[in-house]
Order: sequence, then C-alpha cells, then structure tokens
Amino acid sequence: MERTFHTHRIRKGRECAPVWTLTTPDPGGLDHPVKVMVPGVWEAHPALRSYRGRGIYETTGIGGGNVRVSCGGVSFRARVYMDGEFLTEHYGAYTGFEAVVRDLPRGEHRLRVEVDNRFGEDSALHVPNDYYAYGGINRPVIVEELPEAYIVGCRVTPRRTPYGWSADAEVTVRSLSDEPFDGALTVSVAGQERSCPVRLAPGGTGGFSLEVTCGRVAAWSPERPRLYTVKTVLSAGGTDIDDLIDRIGFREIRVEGKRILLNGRPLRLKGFNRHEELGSFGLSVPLEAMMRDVYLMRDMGANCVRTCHYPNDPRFLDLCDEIGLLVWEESHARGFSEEQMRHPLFMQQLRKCTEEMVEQHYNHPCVFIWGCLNECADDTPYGAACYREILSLLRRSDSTRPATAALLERPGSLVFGDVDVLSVNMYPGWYRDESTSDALKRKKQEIAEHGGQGKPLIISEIGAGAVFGYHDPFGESKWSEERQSAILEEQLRAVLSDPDVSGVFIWQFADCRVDDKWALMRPRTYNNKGVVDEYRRPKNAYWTVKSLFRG
Ligand code: ADA
Repeated sequence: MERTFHTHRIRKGRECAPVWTLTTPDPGGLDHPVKVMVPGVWEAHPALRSYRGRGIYETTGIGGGNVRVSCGGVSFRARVYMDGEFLTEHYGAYTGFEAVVRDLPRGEHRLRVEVDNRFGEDSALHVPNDYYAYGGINRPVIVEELPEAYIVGCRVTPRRTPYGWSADAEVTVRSLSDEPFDGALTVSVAGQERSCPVRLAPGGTGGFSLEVTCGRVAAWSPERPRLYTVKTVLSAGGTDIDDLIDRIGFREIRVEGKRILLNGRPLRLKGFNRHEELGSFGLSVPLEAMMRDVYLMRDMGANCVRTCHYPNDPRFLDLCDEIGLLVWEESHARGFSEEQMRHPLFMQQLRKCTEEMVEQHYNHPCVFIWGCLNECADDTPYGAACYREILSLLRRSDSTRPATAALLERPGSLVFGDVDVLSVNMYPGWYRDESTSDALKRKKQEIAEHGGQGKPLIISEIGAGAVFGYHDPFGESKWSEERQSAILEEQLRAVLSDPDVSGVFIWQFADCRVDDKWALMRPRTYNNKGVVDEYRRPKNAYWTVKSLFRG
C-alpha cells in the first residue's frame, strides 16, 4: 500500500506484486538476474551491498484501458517503460512520480524501471555524503485503471472561522477523453459536503475550489491527534466514476514573536533527527519498523521528528499524523559549499524536489514546518540568494506553515532575516570544547546583531557519537556510550532550560550508513550519533534522553 489507509473505494488499482527481477549490468554487479523485493534497495542483497551502478527492475501484471503507474520513490534516477515503450523519467529518491498510459490493450504487460545510483555530473543533490545514496525502488509501485476523467489531487487547508472550522479543498481533475467531459465533483469532510459541476475540454485539466464548512470538529494536536477523512468523488451521467480519499487534521500553525503556536498554544519541541534507514534494509524501511520508530521516539518523550535531509515516505507521515508526532519535513540538500550550489543543475533539482514535497505532503497535519538547505553556504551572497529563493518558493507553495533552514554553527550567516524560524545545528562538547550555555549565548548574540532578533529559535541538531557496545566506565573516551550520554545530558539540560529556545532535535535517532568517502571520520562507515544503533538497540543515551525529555 502506498499509504496506511485505502485511498480509493471506486478506482481500481493495486500494488505490484513484491518480487521483481533485477539485473545489475555494471562493474560490481551480478552476471545473472536476481529476485528482489519492491519496495526495497538492492543493498539488501548480500552480493550488492556496495553496488553502485544501474539496476534494471522488471515485473509483469494484468490490466488495460487508461492505466496510471505511480512510483513512490526510486533511488535515485528512474526511467520507466511499459512493454518496452518509454513512459517517464525522474531524478531524486525521495518524492513520488507517475505516468498515465491511455487505451492500453487489456492483457499482460511488462513494466520495467531502469534505476541508476551512480554519482555524476547530472546529479547535484545526490553526492557522496554523510548518509548513503542507496539504489532501488524504495517505495511502493501502484498500478491503477482510470476512467475517462480522474481526480489528480485534492489539497485541503483547514481554516479556523468564527463558527468553528472549515476545510478549503482545491481539487484537480484531468480528462483522458477525446470528447468534452461533463460531470460533477463532491467533497465531503466530517459529515458535511459540497459539490460543483466539472466541465473539461477534450484531454483538459481543471482546478475546482470548494469550501466545506465543518463547524465544531475536534482539533488535531500531538496529545489528541484527531483525523478526519476527506472523500472526493467525481461523477458523470449520475454514476460515480472516480474517487480519492485522504485524511486531514484541523489545526493552525502560527509564528508570533519568539513563539511557534499550534492552535494558539506555544510549542515546546523535543525531538529527533531521523534518517529514513534501517540496517540492511537501508532507505526502504518496512512499515512495521516505521511504526516502531515512532513509538521508540515517543517512549523517550519526543513530540517531534525532523526528516533530515529529504522528504520522507508518506506512510511515515501517516503514522505521525495518527500517533501525534509533529514533523519538520525538509527538501533534499545537505552540506553544500557555494561551489556545489553553483552546479548548473543544483537549483533546478532542488526546486523540483521542494515543489514535489509540498505538493505531495501538504495535507499531513503532522507537518508543522518546512525546512531546506541544511548547512549550505548561507554565509556568501550567492548562497544566501539560493536560500531566499527556496524559502520564498516554500512560502508561495504553502502559506500556512513557517519555513526554516538548519544553519551551520559557524558565524557569518546572511539569512537570519529570511527564515520564519531560526534553526541552528551545534555540537558543543563534541566538535567544540565549549559548554552548551556558552555556545547558546554566543549564537543568540550573533543572531540578534545580524537581523534575526525577535524570531523563534530551534536547536535543529545537537548530539555526540558512540559505537554501540563500546564502554568506558570512566566516561572519558569519545565513542563510548558513557561519553555520548554525558555530553547529551549537558547539552540537553542547557537547551531545555533556555527560555529563548522553542525546541531541540537531537542528532540523531538511529545510526546511519555513510558514503565510503566519509569512512575516516566515521567509525564503521556509520554516523554513530544515534541514541539507538542502526538496528534500534538502545545505547546508554536512550535512558538519559528519556529522563530529560520526560522530566
Ligand atoms: C551536521 C549535518 C548532519 C551530520 C552531523 C554530524 O550538522 O547536518 O547531516 O553530518 O552534522 O554528524 O556531524
């Protein structure tokens, strides 16, 4: 399933059967095809653990008519073919894409997805980094049969009114017919519905706005994550021909002075940075494991998570909606220098990823802030201009959520005045021999002097490393669980007691694999700053965080 709930009652579709054939023709690959799981990364196959190259995925299925093929995520270049005919291509592992084939003859068809995870000149965002660029079809592939016109999407904005809540729905409908389409659209939320006529030119696409007055519905909050189903139905000639089901929560996020307000109440964020990764399964985290991650974070007292450094699987966001974990979701860009940001494709690829993220995840009530450009060149005029462009793209695409960027600890940022919420990454006691309160004091002063005064401040990364199972009872040796725990304790005590700080995201929830180029700075070729390891075995820090977050 591409979501954790059924998104259609009327539209017929299903996920492709999970076992596909994979051919790996490049050096380091296998000389014969193998059976692999979709979703999944090829690194899960023991012989392909470090394969970087092309992977040709193939499967067959029965269908016909107007067919929509939707891929939730392919890492990190994809070219999709049906019966040998090219359908579409996509760059970037962390957002979905689709193709529609018209009038496919009914019968058996062959779907082929050519995947490529080699670094190269055409890839500005996926580079050797402090996390691993996996290969494979990492999220579900769905094949659906579409009628003569179908619902492309329904974006819903909850709005507080003097009479309770309303849901503003913007629905996109597309015709696949050579005739004019004449029909009607109905959107229902919380027992209320609105309808409107739909007229489309042959092959045309139209946007329709409907305001559903919902009245005194229950609000969504981390403590009471109440969700409501939004049902959109398209009909023609008195028959329902297509539908789309999603969920929303009624809540409002606002920035007021130094506070971030959720339904009028200031947020006090306690959370984790989480890479979408689990041991040998890599980027393709099984659903049950996602749910366990949510509960592990909740067990430690967290109320939020940051999807560093890219958009996450919508099913993870579904679980956060459901369990009440607030999400900082960010588009894909980590640690780029000005030179890397000047790559001719950098802004184009980042813009696209950012637009896809907002479009695909807009309805999730758990997402309370959008992030971009983690630790890039915010201290040069060129870099700062890129920040400004992406921040304003975020605001244009979504005026209901604040936008931020996790900035490097170094002085000299030129974008304090441009973000809605200030976010700073810092590692006192780990990379720097300095107390956390001194680091905070220094940063707050710099922010106040350089255009950021009066805004909310989040510590978007703080933490220390430990290799699971390595103990130094004296607590002195770096990489020991004892030292990590002691550093985190000092950091968290300072941050949580600082009234100017709206929240903290620990770096990081779980250890994650890094690129081989980082090996000399990263024991085991892992970023070991997780409070649990890559298999979620808790380190000492788990209990330290739990007592401080819950205290
Ligand atoms: C940065 C970065 C993370 C990670 C971290 C670390 O702040 O944003 O991706 O690399 O440092 O472990 O040093």
